[in-house]
Amino acid sequence: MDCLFCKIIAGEIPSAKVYEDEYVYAFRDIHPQAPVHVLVIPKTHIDSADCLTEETAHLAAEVFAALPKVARACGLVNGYRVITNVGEDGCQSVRHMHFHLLGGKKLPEQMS
Ligand code: DGP
Repeated sequence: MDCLFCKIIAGEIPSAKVYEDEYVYAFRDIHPQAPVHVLVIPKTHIDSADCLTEETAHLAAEVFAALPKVARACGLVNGYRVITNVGEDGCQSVRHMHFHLLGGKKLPEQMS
């Protein structure tokens, strides 16, 4: 499958890894929008959150189980924001479900 994030997980494309376990990989976003901007992704490919079903919801659960560990690894102790973009209107540019973890400063209240 020609997926950028699958290639990053496989090590075919370099990335700045901050956390990895059996199910999840987390690495620094190439275009950071906050002092800490990490992408947290399931190792199993799924296009987006819109593709989740009862059978695949565990992929999102595994990401969320890892989030506190990723946040601690990044030194985030005062909160952070988690965002997943979905599809065209959500401005999703990489079709492998990913969660942006943003922090390291007081983030704006406005989200859109
Ligand atoms: P989204 O717009 O939600 O699909 O976010 C995709 C993010 O992926 C975007 O913030 C930039 C990041 N990104 C794209 N290509 C690469 C890459 O090759 N390496 C890394 N580390 N991040 C990338």
